[in-house]
Amino acid sequence: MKKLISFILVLTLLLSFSIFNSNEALANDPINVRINGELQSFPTNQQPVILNSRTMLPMSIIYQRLGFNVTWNDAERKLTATLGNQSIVLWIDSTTAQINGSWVKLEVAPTIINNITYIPVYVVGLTKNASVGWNNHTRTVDIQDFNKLDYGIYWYGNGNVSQKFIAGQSNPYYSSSKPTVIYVHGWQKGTINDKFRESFHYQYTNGNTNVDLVTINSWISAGWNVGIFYWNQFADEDQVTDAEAKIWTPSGPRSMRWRKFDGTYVAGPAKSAAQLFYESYVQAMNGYTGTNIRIVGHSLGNQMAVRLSSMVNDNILAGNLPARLRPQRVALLDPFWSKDGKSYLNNEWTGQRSRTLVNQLITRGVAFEQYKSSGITDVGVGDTNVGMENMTAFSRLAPWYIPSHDMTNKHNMAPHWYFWSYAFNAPTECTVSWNGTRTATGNVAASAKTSDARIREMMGNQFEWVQVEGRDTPTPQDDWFERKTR
Ligand SMILES: [Ca+2]
Repeated sequence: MKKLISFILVLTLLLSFSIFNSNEALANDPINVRINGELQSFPTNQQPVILNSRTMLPMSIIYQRLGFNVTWNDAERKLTATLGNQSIVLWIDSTTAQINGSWVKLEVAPTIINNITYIPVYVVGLTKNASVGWNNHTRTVDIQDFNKLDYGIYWYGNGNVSQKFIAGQSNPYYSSSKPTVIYVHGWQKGTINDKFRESFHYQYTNGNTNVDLVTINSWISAGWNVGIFYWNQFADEDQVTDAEAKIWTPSGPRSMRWRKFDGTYVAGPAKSAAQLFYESYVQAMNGYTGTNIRIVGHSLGNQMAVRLSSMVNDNILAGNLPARLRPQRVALLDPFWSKDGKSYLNNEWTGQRSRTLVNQLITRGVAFEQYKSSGITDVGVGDTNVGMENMTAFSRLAPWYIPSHDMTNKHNMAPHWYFWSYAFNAPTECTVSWNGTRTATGNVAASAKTSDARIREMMGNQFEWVQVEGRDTPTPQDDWFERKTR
């Protein structure tokens, strides 16, 4: 069984990386390698190369930078890389390898070029701690090492590729004059062990429903900077309330700590996750000349979005930041708050404190929209936070294409729906008569495409909007919303 899994894994990786066979990879074009966003440099005799249309990396140096100890057995022409309980054994010019005790077949054998051992890129992804991707636009091998802490803003380009913001370095996916949207994810329980990070790739399959698309291409075409703030290693806690506390304080129940691929935690840094978001934001947006910033938070990430916006606002009012860094609009996507008073908030609930901050931001003209796609805050430790529904432009999504029991996918569809909705006209607003007749009001309901002015008009507690058409399809294109008196 283990061998079969390994074989399937290798096969999957081979299929994923068939791009490496692409003719676009010309032998004399340089290949970049980034580990956790940091551009890697290599000695001149150990540069990444393309061999038989395949990208090859210098093995020892790559494994060492991923924390492995590498040894060479001359008699057997065998390389062994070890890290904790991981072992990767490769033989030169042999397509048979031993990975963590299981035999696997490699499509391309490790080979020696100018006395240096090279391996195909996908072999790096066979480690437990590192995932690997390819950005054909910047010709970059992107390696994510979940054994090291990595948080910050990654700017995205067409096709779900990204490059991390690093101070002082140019980024092909960011321009200081463009409208800017930054997405922040929520609780990430167990995802580090899966080497998983959220992105704008929406994949969902159920019966005849198949979704497999990148949701941000319309934003990129319209000239937006699109970023994700990753705090996933902090947000990987077994209890949602432990991850939630980190948003507000570095000295909550678990203090600040981040998770490694093997499930263990490392303490620090002594700053809240929102503080880290704020610092990344201020650095990444330093010199921003645009006039349009939107922050989008999903699930627990809604509290990150609200607290960031509040900290930016406070620092603008204190004269520390230019006013143009204040977000124009904040979107709360299937937001989560937990019940009960928190000692780190003077016994206020997180939803209660969030409402106070949102109120302050509304007086500064910030538009707030909220979308509910699941009942995830209505059960267990969740706080429905009706007060927040009353303050925002509040819409109820009805993703009936997802079975009613599948609350996880209903919860997770919200950011995909939101980003995807920018590709279409704002949804139709309608009224529904006593006999079910739907009549368009001539106005629009809320989506990412709806104007800031219309979102402001929809705020307050007079109405809410309930999806009544397009419920059986994933696309936002056919969605209608009934305007209902609250
Ligand atoms: Ca639909």
